[in-house]
Amino acid sequence: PFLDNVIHHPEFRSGRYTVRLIEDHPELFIFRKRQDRATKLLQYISDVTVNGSEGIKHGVKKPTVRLPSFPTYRYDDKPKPGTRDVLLAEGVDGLLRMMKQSGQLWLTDTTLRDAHQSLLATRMRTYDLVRIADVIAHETAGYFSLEMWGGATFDTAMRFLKEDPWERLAVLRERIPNILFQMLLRGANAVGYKNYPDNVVNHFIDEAAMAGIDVFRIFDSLNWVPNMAGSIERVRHNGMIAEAAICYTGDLMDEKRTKFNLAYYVDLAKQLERAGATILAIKDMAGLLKPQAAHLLVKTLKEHVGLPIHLHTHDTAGTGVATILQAVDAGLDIADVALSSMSGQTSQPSSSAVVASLMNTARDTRMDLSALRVQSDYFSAVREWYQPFESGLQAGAADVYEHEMPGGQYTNLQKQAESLGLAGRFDEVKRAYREVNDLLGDIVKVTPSSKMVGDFALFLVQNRISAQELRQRAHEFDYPGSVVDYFSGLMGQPYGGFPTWLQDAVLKGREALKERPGAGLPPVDFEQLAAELKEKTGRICTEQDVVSYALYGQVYIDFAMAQNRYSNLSVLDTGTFFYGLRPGEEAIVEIDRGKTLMIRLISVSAPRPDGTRVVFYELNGQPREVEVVDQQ
Ligand code: 3PY
Ligand code: ZN
Repeated sequence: PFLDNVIHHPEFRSGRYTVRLIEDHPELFIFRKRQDRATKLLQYISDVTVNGSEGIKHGVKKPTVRLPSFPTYRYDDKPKPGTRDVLLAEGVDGLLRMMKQSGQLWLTDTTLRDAHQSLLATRMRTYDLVRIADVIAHETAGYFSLEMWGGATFDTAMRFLKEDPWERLAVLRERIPNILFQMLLRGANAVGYKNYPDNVVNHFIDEAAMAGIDVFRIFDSLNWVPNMAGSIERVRHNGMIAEAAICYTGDLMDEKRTKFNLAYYVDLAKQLERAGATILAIKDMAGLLKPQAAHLLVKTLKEHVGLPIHLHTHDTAGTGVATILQAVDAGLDIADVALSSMSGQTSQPSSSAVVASLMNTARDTRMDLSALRVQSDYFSAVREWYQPFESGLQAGAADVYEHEMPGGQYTNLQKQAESLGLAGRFDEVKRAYREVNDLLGDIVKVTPSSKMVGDFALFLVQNRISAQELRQRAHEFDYPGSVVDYFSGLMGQPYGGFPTWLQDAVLKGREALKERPGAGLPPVDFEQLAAELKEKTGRICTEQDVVSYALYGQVYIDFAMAQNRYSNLSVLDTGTFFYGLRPGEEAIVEIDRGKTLMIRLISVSAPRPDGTRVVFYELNGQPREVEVVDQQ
């Protein structure tokens, strides 16, 4: 514990310490209390077994999951060199040169982030991601990058999975040292849903870069460049790759929709190039970019900017592979794909389909189909655990052209609707989502503007207000918080401005901000936050903890308290984590390398008069009992 305290101290981390570090900081000798991790884990398993877990009610059938076999490696086996080795040896310019000279199409695999954000409400746990990490590093070293962090994963890891997003990054980085790691950064909104003070965003970027993120895909939910410029600069300052994104919306081929046209995207791309982007991303977050539009867009952007282009799309209507192939034809450099068992529908197009399509062509991706298949089979099995988070869609759905909802929002909004008692009315929510877009004057919808549109749509459906009624009686309603924030200018400025009739109705006399919100927000005092955190959680905090707290406040505290109560839950297998144990079932838990707990649940008592039950276990052969309040 002593070493743990010291190596996380900012002065030590900065490299500017002397032996006085120890004299000046007696608090380094306050050690975390020795924890009985087994007792804490038994408490968690008992709670879940009796009361169910978040999103999975007690009594839901526990799936049977049989993992396929996959290769294993010795601890000291080194994977083949990949793009990260090139970055480390030859810098950003050397990497881009190598990629261009290769002539191939490069791939980013999104399975570890956007694919499960889009298909499974972001619920995939570190446990399941880490188990296949060696195989990814050894068998598919030829990716451009792995998108494995950021977006909604930061929030969801803490809020629902009770695990530390920084730990996920660290353990994956250790297992996959050779492939670039990519994250999705929401510009001034970092990995949250609102604009943060500049020093919070900068500190987050510094820590993420230090922890192993190489490529930062930076976007703004309204395509408002002032909200992205600071992040681009900070990523460059850290020596990392700033991939600035233009978010695509509407329909380029529809002459009636003139707001987001080719000239708009070209102008935006030029602004991002001037702001210092290393790569330009086209972020088609909803899957609205049709194949011919993709060809036109990539070809035109190539004529006007000198940056490599990276295409991100969703396969919602089923056009994803066609869209990528058309973009490749127009000179696309990098494409986002997901392993086939985690692809399609609201997720990315299938990597195997793209790899096979380009085989023996000039743009051959040089990826190995059988290696992709092994990984896909693994995720196909693991996905069973997450059944309760599936969308229920059987196939692609072209109604995305109506609602224009981002793939990453679909299952998340469904869960939000269910929690408000609107489970059977999701079609209405989708219709309202489109109506809200039109009321707002047609805007870019991606986190957090998409979250605001979702909140607005839920508000209409829940209160049975039609778009027409809203137009007539706009001043009479109290709007959801995110809608008020949007019209207050707290998410930035939308292209074309706010519709004043609705802005007046929402703000009810309050002033709206016209400047960049981050510029006016007072900087956060990180030392004060660290002290506050220690006070609230009783834990010695790392800089990463402080950043999580700065971004997520109470969500972070709740997570830290859950860890205090249950210890680190990311060691539990997913079946046990979500569904608990059934009598006679056993969980084998490796709490440290080589340190294993064998937990067998024997029985659960009937409820006692005080509402508690007793859960009986055998822990490494010894009897143990745990008391739980039955909340059913
Ligand atoms: C996110 O911001 O989480 C997204 O995936 C946006 O598409
Ligand atoms: Zn996406």
